[in-house]
Amino acid sequence: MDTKRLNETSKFLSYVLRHEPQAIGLQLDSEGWADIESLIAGAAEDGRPLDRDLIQAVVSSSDKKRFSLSDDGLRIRAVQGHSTGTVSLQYVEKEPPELLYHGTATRFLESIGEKGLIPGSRHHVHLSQDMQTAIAVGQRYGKPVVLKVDALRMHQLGFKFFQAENGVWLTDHVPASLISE
Ligand code: HQG
Repeated sequence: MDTKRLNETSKFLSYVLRHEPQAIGLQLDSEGWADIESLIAGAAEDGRPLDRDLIQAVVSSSDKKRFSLSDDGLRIRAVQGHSTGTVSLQYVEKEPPELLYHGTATRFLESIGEKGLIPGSRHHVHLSQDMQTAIAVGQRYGKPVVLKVDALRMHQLGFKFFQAENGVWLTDHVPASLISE
């Protein structure tokens, strides 16, 4: 399947499964699941032909394993990154490694120094275990900079950490005092 079509479809699925399901009249349950038949029907009405094979190809080729399918193959969800209010995934709490990374752009540093890391429009602050991912994430917003988060220390102080199915670490807020460059 051609890469351009896979990328475009992946972006579209991120958009409707994380942020704007109502754009195609789709309902997500609180765990983020959408019925695949309804997704295909809603996308078709929006002039965006999708089929099961294309959806399956996007799920299995996603570099960051952004989506998962239900065991019965009837439903799909994004595993993290949501901003829509109807979804509230029940992630399992987990002890984080000593250090986690957050990629951002240099222009945000001043504000991060004041407020710490905040989720923006998403439900959580996203952290990664490897620096390469953090650099790529930061690059999306400008000149990248990788921040180190004292995750284990935070955890010991009582902050909760979660890990999404695809390995991305999530937390509600990182205080500025536990971030270094
Ligand atoms: C910044 C990708 C000012 C934060 C990635 C980031 C990730 C602040 C931006 C996932 C701030 C929010 C999420 C503060 C944080 N003042 N700016 N106090 N605190 N920020 O896109 O983490 O490819 O919502 O540094 O892999 O960039 O989409 O979050 O730059 O896991 O699957 O506010 O998106 O995954 O931006 O990215 P985002 P993110 P996908």
